[in-house]
Amino acid sequence: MNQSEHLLVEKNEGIALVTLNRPKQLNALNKALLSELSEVLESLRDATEIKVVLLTGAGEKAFVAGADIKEFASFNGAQGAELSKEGHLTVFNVIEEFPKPVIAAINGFALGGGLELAMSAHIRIASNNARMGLPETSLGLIPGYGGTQRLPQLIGKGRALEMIFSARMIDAETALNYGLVNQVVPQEKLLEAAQKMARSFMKNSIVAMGYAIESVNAGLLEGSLGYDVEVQAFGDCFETKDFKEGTQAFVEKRKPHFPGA
Ligand code: DAK
Repeated sequence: MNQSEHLLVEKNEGIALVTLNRPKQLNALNKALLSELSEVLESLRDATEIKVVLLTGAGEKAFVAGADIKEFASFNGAQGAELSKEGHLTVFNVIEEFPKPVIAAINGFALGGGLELAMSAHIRIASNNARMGLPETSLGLIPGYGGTQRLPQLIGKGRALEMIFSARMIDAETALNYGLVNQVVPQEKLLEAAQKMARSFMKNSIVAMGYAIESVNAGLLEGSLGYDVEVQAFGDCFETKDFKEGTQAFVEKRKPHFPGA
């Protein structure tokens, strides 16, 4: 296990489990944690042995209870905008565009920047005690790490604005009904469920998943240009070793062993 000041990173059989580790502050996101997370993401992106990344919070109470309120309380407009931009570029967009599946295992409160972090992941699994919300308007703010964009993408504009206006939390079952999370499981089964899902993905071509992530994101961000990106990415798949292995395995009536290239 690797440990930095605010993160634990465990790598096991192709899965990297990244635990945000400030449990006394309910894993609130401060600048130091975000900077460590940015570095870890960069190294996991290049690590060929890692196929899927899981993100979770330390302790039983919170995934992440938001950006660190004590840290940004004294910011002015320019500092706020700068930090928001830096966060987008170094962490939140990096996760959204990560070329391997990223699953957020939401083990309790996911509020503000914490829910925004979970929403930048490709998949969310929540424990049954999880509570999610964007309480920024109760602090005189709006979500600043992508929440105004990703929440309506996931649950629709009306529900997203209701959550933002009310600043209220929703429980795991409501989040499941809204489509905000993919699955809800008892807390003690959360990591097991996330790992099980990760393993089910790893049977398939991670390279193809990277292209799928790129195409889906292009459609959400750039509208009809998404089709062009899909066409290009589809063509690129034909040049991969994974494609050759996948089709050959089908013809030979055996399971594929994707080289991941
Ligand atoms: N920041 C800093 N510390 C936090 C925190 C947070 N977001 N959330 C909890 N803590 C700390 C508490 O202060 C407390 O520390 P001590 O007082 O013991 O030193 C400790 O964690 C335990 O929390 P509680 O004692 O409050 O625990 P409870 O079980 O009573 O309550 C709670 C749990 C999650 C309901 C409560 O802690 C809570 O309401 N937390 C704050 C939730 C929240 O409003 N989060 C912030 C959302 S706004 C930005 C970009 C994005 C953002 C901001 C700026 N820029 C680019 C500048 C995003 C903003 C947000 O995330």
